Amino acid sequence: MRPTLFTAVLAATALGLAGCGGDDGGGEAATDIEVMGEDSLEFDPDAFTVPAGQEVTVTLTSGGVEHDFVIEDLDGEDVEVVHADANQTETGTFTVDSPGTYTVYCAVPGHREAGMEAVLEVVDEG
Ligand SMILES: [Cu+2]
Repeated sequence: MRPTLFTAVLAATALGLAGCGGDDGGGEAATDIEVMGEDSLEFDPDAFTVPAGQEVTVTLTSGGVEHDFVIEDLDGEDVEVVHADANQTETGTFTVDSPGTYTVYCAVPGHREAGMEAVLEVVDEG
């Protein structure tokens, strides 16, 4: 019976997390992004949807390796939103006025080359 009980606890935990969020993906635009920089040189999650014209806060937590959250070609330049050293959590903010699809990458040498990118969708909420 233990597996059944364990499953029930997991389900309840998942429901609890979903209930207090409003930031749990699903393509809905959020002004808060929480992202993990994994030791495997990946962003988790690796896709974000934010509203145009509103300030967005990014909370980046690095694992055992430092990481950056850089938006590529934002009005012609790459913008470093936040950098987190190993085992640190840091926050930064950005605002994108033009809706569209942007690329996020990590500027730590070798990381982007290893595939450390994410997709940032900026949507017009009217
Ligand atoms: Cu990185």
